Amino acid sequence: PHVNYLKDYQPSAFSIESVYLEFELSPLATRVTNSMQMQRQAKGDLRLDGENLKLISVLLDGEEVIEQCQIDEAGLTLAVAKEKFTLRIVTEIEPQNNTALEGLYRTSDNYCTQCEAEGFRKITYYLDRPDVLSVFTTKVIADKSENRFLLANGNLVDSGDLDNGKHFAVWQDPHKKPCYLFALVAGNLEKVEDTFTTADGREVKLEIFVEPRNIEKCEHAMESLKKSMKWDEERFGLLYDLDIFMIVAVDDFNMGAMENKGLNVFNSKFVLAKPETATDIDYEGIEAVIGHEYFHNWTGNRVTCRDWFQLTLKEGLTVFRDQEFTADMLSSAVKRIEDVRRLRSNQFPEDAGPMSHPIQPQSYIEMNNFYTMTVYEKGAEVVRLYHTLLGETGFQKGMQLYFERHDGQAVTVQDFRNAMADANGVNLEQMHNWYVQSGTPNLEVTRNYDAVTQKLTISCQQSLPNSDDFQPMLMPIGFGLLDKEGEPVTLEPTFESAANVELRSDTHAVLKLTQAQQSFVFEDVPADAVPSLLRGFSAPVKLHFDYSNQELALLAAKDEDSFVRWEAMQTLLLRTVQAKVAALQSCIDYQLPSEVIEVARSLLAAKEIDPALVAMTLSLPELGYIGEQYEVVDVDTIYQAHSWLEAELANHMQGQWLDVYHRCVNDAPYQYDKAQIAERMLKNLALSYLGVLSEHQSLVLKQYQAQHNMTDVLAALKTMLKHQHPRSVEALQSFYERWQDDNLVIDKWFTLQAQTQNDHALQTTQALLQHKDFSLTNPNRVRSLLGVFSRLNLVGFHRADGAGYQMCAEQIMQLDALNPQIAARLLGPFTHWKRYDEKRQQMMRNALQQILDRKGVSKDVYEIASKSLA
Ligand code: B3K
Ligand code: ZN
Repeated sequence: PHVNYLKDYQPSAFSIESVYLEFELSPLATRVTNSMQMQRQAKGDLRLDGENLKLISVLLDGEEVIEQCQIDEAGLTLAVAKEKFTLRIVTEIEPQNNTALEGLYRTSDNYCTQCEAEGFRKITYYLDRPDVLSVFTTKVIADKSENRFLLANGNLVDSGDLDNGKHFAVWQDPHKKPCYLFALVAGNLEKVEDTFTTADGREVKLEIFVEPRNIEKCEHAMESLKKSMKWDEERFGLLYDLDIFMIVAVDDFNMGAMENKGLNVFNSKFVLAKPETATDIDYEGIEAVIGHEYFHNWTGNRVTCRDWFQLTLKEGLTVFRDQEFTADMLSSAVKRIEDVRRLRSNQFPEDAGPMSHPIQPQSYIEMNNFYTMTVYEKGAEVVRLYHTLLGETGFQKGMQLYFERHDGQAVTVQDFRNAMADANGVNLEQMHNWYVQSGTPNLEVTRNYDAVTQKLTISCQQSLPNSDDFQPMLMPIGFGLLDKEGEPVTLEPTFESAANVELRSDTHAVLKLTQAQQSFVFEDVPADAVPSLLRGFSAPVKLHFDYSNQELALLAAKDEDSFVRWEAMQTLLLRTVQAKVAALQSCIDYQLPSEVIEVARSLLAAKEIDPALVAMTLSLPELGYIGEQYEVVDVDTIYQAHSWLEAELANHMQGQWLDVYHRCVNDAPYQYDKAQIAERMLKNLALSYLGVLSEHQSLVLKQYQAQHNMTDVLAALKTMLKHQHPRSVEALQSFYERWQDDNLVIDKWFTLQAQTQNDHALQTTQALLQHKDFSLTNPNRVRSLLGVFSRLNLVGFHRADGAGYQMCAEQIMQLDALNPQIAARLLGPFTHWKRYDEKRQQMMRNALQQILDRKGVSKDVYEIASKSLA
């Protein structure tokens, strides 16, 4: 397969001044007429991208030239002598048979499109690249009884009835855009409407389209949209730029959502919610994704990417923006910890595995494979570095200059960096190293205290795994010192260090690490001071520092930074699990250290701390993150040690968990607000510990039976399944019966079972593959069963006999023939084969090889499987 390289980038030889598209929709033969006003920009033949298209005619300034066109499976080549011309191309496509869900496809008898990254070429022949910007007009014609609404980007300029029961609509988008932002939707949907008045007094129509049965579940999405619009005005000074903003929710969608200009298409999971069906996490996800797609209107659409290697330009930046949005809506401390947890459990492993790539990849076979945690989440961390270095004001100055310079353009990550640097009069060239080097940096910190001079030297050393000739990165390190009572120490950097220590307050500083090795010296430091490092997780690195357990306990209880407090407790818990793993492996006894219980107790008793933070601090580190700490992951022992620690904390703190549980129980009607969310989080953590103990089975059952809201129902059910509650089978059955007509809830029903780790996990999952509600053509369903089983059911997936691998491999092969993007995603867990024992390595490699050898393997799957085996 063809490999694309960043270094080969060439501007297009032709531009498209404007394009007029006409769609005559029909499930098996949709006719697309595409008229482009083109202009030559450089020498060469005209080469248009196009895949799986039936070509009907090609008119060059009105003259049929189909015979002169050279067609291959990736496009069309035509020698054109003219400078300026109109090219009119007619093609036919079959949306009904499009199971890849890219291009124009069907979902629940409606039509919808997904074009990013390179789906537009499955609709018509075009210059399918993000740096070709054009003005689009779209006419949609379809049967009226089956397609009440006909939607496309921009403003509706004409509509009306036609013969044979058909009707039409014409949409005009005044903003130039690349074709990946094109969208079309048609079908018998229902809509909810609202309005938003912009800061400059324009009224914008807001419309959310859903299938009629879901019309009651749109309120939260609409609220989220209005909040997003307001927030972007207030925090970034960015206003919406069309008269209408539409969101369509569909059940079949490859990812979360898509930011098409003026017409966002969403996975229904990120639109639909009511308290009975959606959890707090769902509510937060909806608010975040609606925000994310809306924020793309400026960071992505108005200023877009020159080529797909620049993807993090729009994604890293927009994720950063949506993170800040959620932080401002709920709690910035909680949000920061959630994001760090996600990054460490998912992006760090990716960066340590065979698919490791810099946030600006240098090459790809299939672009869709690079919508990764690295490009998105690590990319957002890198944007956050600018924010940390420049502060909010400096960062906003940089954003302003970025828009001043580049509105309406397709640009690079370098352009973004230049705007940040120029607006603040600083040199940020070193930031480049974050974009082109892969792997999670290690940050080793050591201390040296001179009791005579009372000077403390903090020495930092950065490195990249498997790379000796790395370029040091610019790392801001959030820093503070606590005395041995836990009181903050006033920071006094020495004269030599002062240049690289930015004091943000008396007790908080940012150390600017620019070299591979660098020291920072502080004066007047009391003996036994404890450094608080990487406050706010100020850089996406692995920090190594030899804290004693006592020091961790002190930080967990006293540091002013909530991330550090959380991190200290998590490190204590992690060490405990690791010690237990070692003990189990060598069959020796191990007792829970008393300081762990003591800190846990005092944290749980601390009424002044946000209950959400308490809950996060006392949640056990995720299995995936624990596995990350090992060269060879011993799944069963880690799971055993993890369960042991859970049981220990449950037993030792039983009374306190009960108190907390009862303190947090609340009969008030469900609301999505900070206080209620935090209370539920802590209550359900308490429940999960209590659920370990058989004497509290009735409490868990009672919460399930109360059916108060989905957050509580699911928490109870999950605990019941995990600990084989005597009524769990019955509860699962009643849950199914109640919700069998609600796809999103049935996804949860599949997930619940797929994630339960026990001896028959594989059989359970296999049986569910045969369930009448399982289907390989619905991505949400596939993710909720196979995605969850392979990623989260470590015990089942990594069964010693390899049956877990085999089952997944077979499903992936079947899926690859239908939907390559989703099949490629499911390969993730297999790519980490190097982290398991030799027998498992062999079986995982065999599975990958088998998948790779399938006749007709897609390039999506080919790229990931072959790179993992290399
Ligand atoms: N930009 C889209 C993702 C497109 C993925 C294509 N495989 C959604 C988002 O990041 O907002
Ligand atoms: Zn995005």
